[in-house]
Amino acid sequence: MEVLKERFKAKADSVGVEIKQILKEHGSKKIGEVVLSQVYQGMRGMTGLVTETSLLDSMEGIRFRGYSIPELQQKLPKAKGGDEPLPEGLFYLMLIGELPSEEDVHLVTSVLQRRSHVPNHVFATIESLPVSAHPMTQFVVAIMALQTESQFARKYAAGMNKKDYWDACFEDTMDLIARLPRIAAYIYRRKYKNAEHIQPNGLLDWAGNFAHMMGYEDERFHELMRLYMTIHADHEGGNVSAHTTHLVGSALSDPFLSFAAGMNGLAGPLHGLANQEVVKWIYEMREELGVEQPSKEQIDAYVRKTITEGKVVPGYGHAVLRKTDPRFTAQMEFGKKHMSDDPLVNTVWNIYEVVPPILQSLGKIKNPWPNVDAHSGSLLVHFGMTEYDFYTVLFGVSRSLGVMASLCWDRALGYALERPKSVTTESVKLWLEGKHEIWGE
Ligand code: CMX
Repeated sequence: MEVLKERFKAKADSVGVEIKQILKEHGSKKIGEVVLSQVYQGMRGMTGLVTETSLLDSMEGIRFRGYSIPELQQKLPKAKGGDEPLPEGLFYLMLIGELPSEEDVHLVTSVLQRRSHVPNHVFATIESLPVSAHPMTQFVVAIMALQTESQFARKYAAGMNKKDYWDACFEDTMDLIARLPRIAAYIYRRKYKNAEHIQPNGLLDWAGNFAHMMGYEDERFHELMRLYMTIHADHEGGNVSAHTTHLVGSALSDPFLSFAAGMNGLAGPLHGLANQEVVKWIYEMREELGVEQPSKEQIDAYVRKTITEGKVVPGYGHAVLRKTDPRFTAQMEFGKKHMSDDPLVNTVWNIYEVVPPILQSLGKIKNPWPNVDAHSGSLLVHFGMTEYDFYTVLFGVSRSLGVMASLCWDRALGYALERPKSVTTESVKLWLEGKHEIWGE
């Protein structure tokens, strides 16, 4: 543990010095232009955050510390006999900024194993909710219950020097990431498997153990979890879950409170919940048509109906991407390798052929291509995980790796309370009439 922490601190100190120098020399340099439509329309394309862990290119997709998904699949250490990267390795890469060795990944796995004990009151809190509660509600409530364990909150209350924020944040980060699989698996078994819980297997890696605790022993499912936990981990800083975690953390709310806030954002259907919506939408289409594998013509008609009813086609479009999401492609490759005959997976591939031209023809959609959520559910269904309202919890467990590594960087670099300026339409009108020069504080 100390090794990881020391490496992180050394990296953060040197980046901190670089940032100071950059700001000293270039602090007043303009980084872009903000136009009124951006202020009204979700701040698209407005640069306003620093997130060290990953960077999204609209055409190429995500790069984690400079590495694309295919590069990660090649360069990150794998489980014995496996092909997919171990997500612990990606966490190391995002946190430290360098590719890990096998030994480094081993270290992360063992630290997470050692810290994975979930206190009983967390399970009792989950049990206090009706079993019908959405899994994301149970997940967020459990994270809030775990907040009693926050070292950051305890140390802050006792009077913590601001130089030590990063240390307490790091400790909470490792505890949180270590415990999430147990919590998520508990919710899964409670809701769908008659509360027949499965004890952790301390010999397995983080994702493999998660699969095991949910009740999936097929090694291909363990591989899927390793891939899933890797590709969903981070998508630069402006997406709702990452931005919310960062924003709430900037008030020095402890890492548990910050992450829970981010997970509330992930639970929105335009963000992470889209993964459940995709499978739900396909199931509804199949039921309406009375067929297991709808033809492309049938899909075409159903997509047009969805749009006419004023709904979005889940899994398609993106606020930043303008091409097929490489996270979709990585899952498609997994499908081709392990389950090319699966009817649901084939339906997803047929939808991929049908939807983009229809969305494009509407003339208003900036990106008609599939995002990560268009594919993930079909791979899970193949292995028998049909309970689609659980899928966003899987996304959330993975997302902890990126947003918590980023939160450590936020505290280590001493980033400020986030507080952008807002305007009223009345003030905008005065500004347009030249009666209000500029606002600001
Ligand atoms: N189906 C139908 N209409 C869509 C659409 C889709 N998949 N994607 C965008 N549009 C519509 C928008 O609703 C908007 O319509 P109005 O002008 O009538 O309001 C118009 O096209 C323009 O939108 P845009 O600028 O292309 O997209 P945004 O940046 O505003 O929104 C996103 C991005 C992801 C919210 C949107 O594409 C969407 O709702 N997709 C479906 C939900 C989804 O898959 N979300 C998951 C994203 C990935 C993730 O975070 O997990």
